[in-house]
Amino acid sequence: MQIDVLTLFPGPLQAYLAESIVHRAQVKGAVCVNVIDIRAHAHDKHRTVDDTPYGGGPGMVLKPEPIFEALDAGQLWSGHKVYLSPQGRVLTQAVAHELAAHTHLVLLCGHYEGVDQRVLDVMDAELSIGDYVLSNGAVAATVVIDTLARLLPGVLGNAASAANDSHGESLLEYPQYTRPADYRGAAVPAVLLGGNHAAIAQWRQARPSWAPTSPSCRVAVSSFSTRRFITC
Ligand code: JCQ
Repeated sequence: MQIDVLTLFPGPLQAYLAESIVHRAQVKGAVCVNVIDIRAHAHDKHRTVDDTPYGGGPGMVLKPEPIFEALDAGQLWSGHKVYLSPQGRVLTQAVAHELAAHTHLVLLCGHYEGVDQRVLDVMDAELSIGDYVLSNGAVAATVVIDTLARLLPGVLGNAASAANDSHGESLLEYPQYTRPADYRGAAVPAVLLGGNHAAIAQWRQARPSWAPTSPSCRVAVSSFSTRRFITC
């Protein structure tokens, strides 16, 4: 999969790409991420990429020319072009599977300033990573790329890819423990220490997921799986 990202802030995105699972995915050849600085396609010596809105009003608007010319220069027109903004369709694991089926994605990072409508008119989709506003759309691109990379064949190990199959996204729907067997007075359930694999399997299956393991605040993640909980 090829992913091209058009952004005004390439630095933090590139830093993340060099560290993560996404880096491993790139080394393995599962994905090739190319970060394009929109400013590199500005026309003037001040590298201007925005201008005041026609009709007046506050703020600045990203000009069409640098973005169109970045699409020209990278031969990106044939890619699936996605604009990242809070107005878009919200990213879920199901949407991620849909996007991961594309061979070429182009992510245009939106900014609070807004983008000339003629750019948005040539996009194929508008995607949001959640109902809140970021100052920097490259943060959203980072989330999208990380979410997609781990879905690509060969990126994760077998156990994790098995967890991605139709049985649900996670194998880890039961509480997990590692050493020490007693930590600050909280003991690991005895059945897990016994080595009786049938009993362990039964405990993992039968244990009601709504039973809290500690009195901390718990919130159901109902959209993902009714059997999973996170602490807040
Ligand atoms: C992406 N969820 C949030 C893009 C407009 C009005 O402010 C805007 C901000 C952005 C940056 O992206 C996000 C975002 N998914 O804030 C367009």
